[in-house]
Amino acid sequence: MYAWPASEVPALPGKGRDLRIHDTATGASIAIDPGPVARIYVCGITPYDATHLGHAATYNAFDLVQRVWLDTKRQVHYVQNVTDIDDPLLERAVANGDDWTALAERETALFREDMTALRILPPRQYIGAVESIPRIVPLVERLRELGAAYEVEGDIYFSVESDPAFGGVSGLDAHAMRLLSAERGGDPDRPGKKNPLDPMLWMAARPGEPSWDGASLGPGRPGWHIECVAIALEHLGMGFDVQGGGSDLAFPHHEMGASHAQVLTGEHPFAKAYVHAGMVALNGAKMSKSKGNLVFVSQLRRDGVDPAAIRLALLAHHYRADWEWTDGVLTEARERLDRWRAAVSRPDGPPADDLVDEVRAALANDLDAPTALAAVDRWAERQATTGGTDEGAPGVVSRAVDALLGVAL
Ligand code: 5CA
Ligand code: ZN
Repeated sequence: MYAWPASEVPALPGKGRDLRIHDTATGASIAIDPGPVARIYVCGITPYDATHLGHAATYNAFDLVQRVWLDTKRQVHYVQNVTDIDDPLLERAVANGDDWTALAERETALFREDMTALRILPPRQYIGAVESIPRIVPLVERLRELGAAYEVEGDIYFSVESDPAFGGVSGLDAHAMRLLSAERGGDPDRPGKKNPLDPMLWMAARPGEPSWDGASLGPGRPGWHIECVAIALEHLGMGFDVQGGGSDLAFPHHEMGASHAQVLTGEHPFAKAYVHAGMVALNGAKMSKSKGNLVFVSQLRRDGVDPAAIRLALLAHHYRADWEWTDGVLTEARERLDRWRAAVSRPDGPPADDLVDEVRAALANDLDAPTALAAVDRWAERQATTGGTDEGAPGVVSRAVDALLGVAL
């Protein structure tokens, strides 16, 4: 698949700071020490209802990771998938009397437009599940050869017990895992499984559903976790720097993916850090396609909201926090955008060198965007009250806000 166009990232004076970020597996903030090319995989959308503000918040968080790394003069190898075949997509297509491929294409196109408008930098590879099937099938066959997969009525399951490190990503106990598995696409109660948590790797063809050639697996379609593993291993290899997604992906998705990859390669870990963004809620409940309590980026754009204001609304919350979208959040963001634009519209202003370093330090410290915004607020406030005589300072601020926060002033 193709991704979306990159907005230009202005170069800043000096050099950025190295990123420390909260890793779910260790429960601690860790120093990410990428090589000259930092490697990141961020789980992409299931394209049946894009792009709500929860999605936008999560991709905004990982865009900050990319921007911090770019600021340290590294290259970034960023890979993202599109789950363009899965149960919820098919269910939605049937419910709407829609063709599932048309639905997926339409929503993916909308997602690209929204990401472009929000100035979220694109991945280097943007890859669909369907186009990855030829790479998924041999991995499932290999897991079978290794004795890590088995069949239940034609469907192939992964045995979680084949990975000694299973549980190491989420750190949950078996009871909590079982509850989440039932909630998030698993089938813990299906008879014939070795362990209730075992996830599906390959689903045998069902009547009336699309299916693909699975070689020795028979016709069918891939399970969810193996999709991301196949794509990440193909393009990044083992031991990449960050796997990212919302906190609802820590278990089972990232746990299972890590286990698949670790058993397949005999290496550990799949990712050096597992990073999870908090959940955005609306009217007291997590924004989700299944509940339908959604605010869409595209709707706000149609209503004339400046995408830079949407981005500032997301940035006003720490990425790990769970928070609620309200009209007030957007109003505050619009007011902040107006203040910042007024402050950078003059030829001179208060000195900006400290500010650039404050923004860098805040983001390098577990992507603390609210602290970064507060630093820019203080500079804008000084500009509005006492002003300053540093020629070019507003330009420096404007470029820093663009390069590090992705907001065009
Ligand atoms: N296709 C899979 C990942 S391989 C998937 O989870 N798709 S999704 O469309 O359901 O979600 C896409 C991303 O948005 C995931 O990282 C998910 O954790 C995140 N996300 C979904 N809902 C919210 C929300 N309310 N708040 C924050 N992030 C969310
Ligand atoms: Zn994924």
